[in-house]
Amino acid sequence: MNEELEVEFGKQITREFGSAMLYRQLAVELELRDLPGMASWMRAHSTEELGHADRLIDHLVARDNRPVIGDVVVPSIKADTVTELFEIALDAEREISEAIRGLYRLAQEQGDIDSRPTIDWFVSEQIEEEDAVSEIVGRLKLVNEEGPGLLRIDAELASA
Ligand code: OFO
Repeated sequence: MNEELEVEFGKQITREFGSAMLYRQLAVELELRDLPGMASWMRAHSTEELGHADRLIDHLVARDNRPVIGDVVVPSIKADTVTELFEIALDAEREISEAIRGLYRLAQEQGDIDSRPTIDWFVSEQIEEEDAVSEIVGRLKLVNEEGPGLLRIDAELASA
């Protein structure tokens, strides 16, 4: 892979680490609101994001490229409601999806066939992730964040 693509892969690795930290912070916010099921869902997601970073790192190393982790930026969280916390996750996933599309286009422009399976995996993964978070946002809105509904979703996410 050429240097330009290597640099873009590096940026994506950094974003995945950022995403892991964001989910971890969202878990804290939910723990503080006494919603342990949702917090554990966020924690699990944080771990998944670390796996995404590793998947990209492994791809670069396998091809004798050098992944470089940049500065990880974790945005400060401002949310009044639980729905807003999940909307923050949804916006972050949408940004990641857009970045993956950018990586896809660049790899295609450069005819880098070997990165296709890895990038394709991320394209499918992003569809699933956006769908999962968007469904939670939708359900939170349906119950209007009222006690029984909120606790039910919390219990469901504890075992998700
Ligand atoms: Fe949840 O996103 Fe990584 O890729």
